Amino acid sequence: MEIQLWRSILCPYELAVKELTVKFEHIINEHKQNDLYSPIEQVRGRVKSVSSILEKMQRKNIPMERMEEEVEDIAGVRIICQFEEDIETVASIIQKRTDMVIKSEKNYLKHIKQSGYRSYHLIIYYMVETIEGPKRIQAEIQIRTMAMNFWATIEHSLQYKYKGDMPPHVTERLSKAADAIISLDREMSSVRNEIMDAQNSSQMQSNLVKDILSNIENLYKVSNKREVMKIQDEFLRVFRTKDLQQLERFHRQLDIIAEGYRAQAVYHNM
Ligand code: 0O2
Repeated sequence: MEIQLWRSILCPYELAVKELTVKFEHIINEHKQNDLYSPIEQVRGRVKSVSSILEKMQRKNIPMERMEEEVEDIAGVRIICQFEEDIETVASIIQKRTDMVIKSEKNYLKHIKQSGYRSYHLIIYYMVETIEGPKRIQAEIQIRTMAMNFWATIEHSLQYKYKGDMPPHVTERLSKAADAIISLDREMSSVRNEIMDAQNSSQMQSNLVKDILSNIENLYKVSNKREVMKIQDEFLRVFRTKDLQQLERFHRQLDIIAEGYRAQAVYHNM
């Protein structure tokens, strides 16, 4: 196939990877903006390289004209979660979406691969708009924890190095490492609530500080400078206490002050 043809075949897949990545990143942002714990920690996407596509087609005996149907992971998105429990949450978010239609699912968490590989895979149909009109493509979404990802990345590199002929002592080490990853994920899950609480508090504090600073900035425009300096000093004092409740109280008080100024401005403009 000509290089130019490869480029035009892969172009809609590039678009799909970009769009899907943005959509999943948006889910993270929406959770953060609402002071909620995000089940997605990180999103990565890639279009499979031509050499990997050709290698897969050769390995699976796929003819050129069946490539787009049978190589399901030309577009690939990897979603990294902090905890094993989050994987199910993310899978159900995807299942409920109207812009991603699920073709198949593989649960390598329940059915761990011989290699020790664990991950949750979804093959979806996804519509992209091209200059030739809409095109339905397939994309693979892999959902796994950070620990699972660490193992899979190392194992993938070793598979590449040994080209499918891994020495038994390396296989054995990887298998032991896979067991250690299972224990690590379990251990982390057992302190999940505490970690989530800590992360939620930190996100709440960051949102509160952002709101407070924006309020103070607005007050600068409408109120007496010395008054605002006093408010700013008070904010710094409350911030240093590291007490979220005090910060929330200060935020509410500042809202009332800002509301007062808004009411005054409306009155003067009447
Ligand atoms: P890439 O893009 O280099 O990661 P197959 O692809 O033939 O192995 P199948 O049925 O097409 O199998 O899909 P499957 O088993 O769901 O695997 C698809 C992808 O999952 C692989 O893509 C890997 O990314 C990942 N994967 C599956 N098994 C393993 C494993 O044992 N170790 C690691 N590290 N990753 C695995 P590709 O095609 O390898 O390409």
